[in-house]
Amino acid sequence: MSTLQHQEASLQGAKDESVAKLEQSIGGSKTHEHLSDISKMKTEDDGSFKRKAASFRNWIEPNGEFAPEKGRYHLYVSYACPWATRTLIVRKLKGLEDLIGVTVVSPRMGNNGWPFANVDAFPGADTDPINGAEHVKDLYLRVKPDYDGRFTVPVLWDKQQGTIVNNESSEIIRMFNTAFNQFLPADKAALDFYPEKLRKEIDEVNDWVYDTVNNGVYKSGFASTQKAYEAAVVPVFASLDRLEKMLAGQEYLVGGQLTEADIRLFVTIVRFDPVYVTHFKCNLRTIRDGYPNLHRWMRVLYWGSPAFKDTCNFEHIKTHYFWSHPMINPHRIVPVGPIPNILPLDA
Ligand SMILES: N[C@@H](CCC(=O)N[C@@H](CS)C(=O)NCC(=O)O)C(=O)O
Repeated sequence: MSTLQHQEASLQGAKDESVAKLEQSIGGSKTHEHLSDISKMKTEDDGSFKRKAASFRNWIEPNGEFAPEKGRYHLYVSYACPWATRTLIVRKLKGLEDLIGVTVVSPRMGNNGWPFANVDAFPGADTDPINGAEHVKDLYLRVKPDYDGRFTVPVLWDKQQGTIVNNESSEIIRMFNTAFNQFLPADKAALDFYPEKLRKEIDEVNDWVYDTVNNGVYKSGFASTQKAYEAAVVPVFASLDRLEKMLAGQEYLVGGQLTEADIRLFVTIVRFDPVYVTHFKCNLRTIRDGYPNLHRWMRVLYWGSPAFKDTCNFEHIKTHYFWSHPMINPHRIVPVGPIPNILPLDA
């Protein structure tokens, strides 16, 4: 081997080593496809879809490992994802924008899961300013190289320790509800979307709404047998009927005030006609034609509050679902309608 060949070979060796190290640090590009590629996700033996529990469940609390601090925590979200959007809504309602930063992924979730804008520069997507990651999975694998769950958003990140605090939206919104009150002006600190006196009722509503509506539409859409689909879709509409009755003459679901029960339901209802009716085959009725009370409730929240409207990006929502599930929509065609995605209040 000539000196030049030798130098080239050792340079190549060094390059291979650094690429291998980089791949190792971001978890490798191929080895996690069974976890990151949703089209490879298996349903249960009976064709039903069961959502896995989130893995990072730490709490932000005074004197704890994760103390409330301005600028210490960061949210990674997708505008498409209903669970992530819950956290964006509460962040905005509570006025936490200056305390907690946000990074938005591209809605096109492919083989490696959710990409950042450096991999897929979809309008409105961001690069990752903290970790320079390419995909959300890189964050998980950086924190836990042997992580074997799904690489989901939202992710609440601790910039100080370089780790994930929590990836369960229902818990993140509870933290946002109270943990940062000391830094907020009195009117924002006073907002409580999980008030003590309504907790029992809120928990009860959340329980069946989660199972049959929030997650119910996914159970319907991801079912891989006719039987599993029908077993999922019927309860979705039974619960919508129940919610329709609850909202007769009522502005909100529980206690005559805006609570997390409304926030948690809103993110599913706003996606219902544009996505779930067609993509997840939840087509017994639409919200706009079948549920006047739910329809009014949703539009009052959407048109009346920037926290609901500004966190709702239909370009990301529709592109995500129709593009990212080739097992349901192999040609990835995104439907043009409904027009408009959400009707005006006086329609
Ligand atoms: N329990 C989680 C669920 C989050 C979740 O499932 N997010 C979906 C997007 S809507 C996701 O990131 N899925 C990626 C995957 O499963 O690969 C929460 O409520 O925060």
